[in-house]
Amino acid sequence: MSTPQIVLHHYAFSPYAEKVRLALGIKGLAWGSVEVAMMPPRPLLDPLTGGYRRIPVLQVGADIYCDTHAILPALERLHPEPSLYPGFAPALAEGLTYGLERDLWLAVIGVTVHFAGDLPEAFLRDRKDDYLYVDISHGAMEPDFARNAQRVAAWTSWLAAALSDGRPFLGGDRPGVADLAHHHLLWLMRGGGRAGSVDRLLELAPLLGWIERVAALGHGRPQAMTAEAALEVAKAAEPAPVEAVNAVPDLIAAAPGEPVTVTPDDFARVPVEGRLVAVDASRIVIRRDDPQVRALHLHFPRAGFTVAKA
Ligand SMILES: N[C@@H](CCC(=O)N[C@@H](CS)C(=O)NCC(=O)O)C(=O)O
Repeated sequence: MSTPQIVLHHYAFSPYAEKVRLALGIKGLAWGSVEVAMMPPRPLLDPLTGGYRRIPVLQVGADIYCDTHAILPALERLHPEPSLYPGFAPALAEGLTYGLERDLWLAVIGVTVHFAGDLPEAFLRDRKDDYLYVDISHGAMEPDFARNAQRVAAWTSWLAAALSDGRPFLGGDRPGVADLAHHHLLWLMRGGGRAGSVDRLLELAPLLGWIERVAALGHGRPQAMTAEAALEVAKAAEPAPVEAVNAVPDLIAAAPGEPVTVTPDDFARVPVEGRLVAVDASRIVIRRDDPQVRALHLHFPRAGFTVAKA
């Protein structure tokens, strides 16, 4: 079997990874599946990401896409059909789902933890110190449960109203990013045997048909791959050419070629260093020269990341 062009670095329980796995399902793609640990250290991923610590990460040769809002547009550019954006302008769909995920993420975790109980100590410490900067233990989240549950229920009621005209997917007849970004939040809450309790709390009965339809999109054709093999793929490849440009010099005072850091502005605020290649309306590209894997381009969405001169 030949090595797939597209490689996803992910772990089974990651909801954001599930969003991408379903996108690969919509497109029916073959992909290399590299399983990573649920928390750092991830020594075989770091050479590719320069320390960006969130999951999932998509690799296409020596191009590394960090964040689902860079990953989905990249899949769309590489394999335009079937589109991930039916019924929506791509930028609108990305913008709306970005806002939705940010607004609901901690509330969704609060509802999940309410039913899941306490997670392992080391996991809780990692999430508090290095990812969310919030204590997500059952004891710490529980006082906010009513507030979190109401926020989430208001959103699921909206979703039920949106689907009440009988449309199979949010954008109409075909599935797309709007479905994926709503579904993965429900997927987290309803996983691990919690579906019955969560469905009752949030009155999800009207959504169950849609939830099943989205899950049935599947994950395309994953092929297990080792992290070492993924590093070899990067080493053997050159990054795809990108036009060097800074389209927003008043906002980001760095010219292409200059050293910069790119840092998430919400969670896991680890700066990644490299040389600016391009920043335009929707994306940031930097180049890293790694002693192990040579030249790489790292791609980030504009929204949610801050660029600074290194
Ligand atoms: N905005 C990011 C969020 C990604 C994210 O928060 N992923 C979670 C897993 S679902 C994560 O990285 N958790 C910490 C970790 O796995 O180290 C995206 O769209 O990719």
